[in-house]
Amino acid sequence: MKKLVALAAFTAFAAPLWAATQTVTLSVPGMNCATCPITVKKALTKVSGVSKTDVNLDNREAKVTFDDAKTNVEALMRATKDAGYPSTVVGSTK
Ligand SMILES: [Cu+2]
Repeated sequence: MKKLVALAAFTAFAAPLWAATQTVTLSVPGMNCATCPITVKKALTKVSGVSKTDVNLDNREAKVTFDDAKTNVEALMRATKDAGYPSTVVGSTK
């Protein structure tokens, strides 16, 4: 019985890791006018697994929330690059 409780506690603790929603901030220095963020946002939204995209022209950053079972940071960076805006990772939170 004690073992079962421990397992349940572990499962509860590990569940958020399995859900695997991550948020990453990408630096997109190539954005320089009002339409750039729209293009970047479109490109990122098209990536399967992306649930939320917040593009900020002022600090030239794109905050992307995605399911890491479906996509990854490399794919997000490739998407912005393919749209004409190479990006780099600023930071990420799980
Ligand atoms: Cu532009």
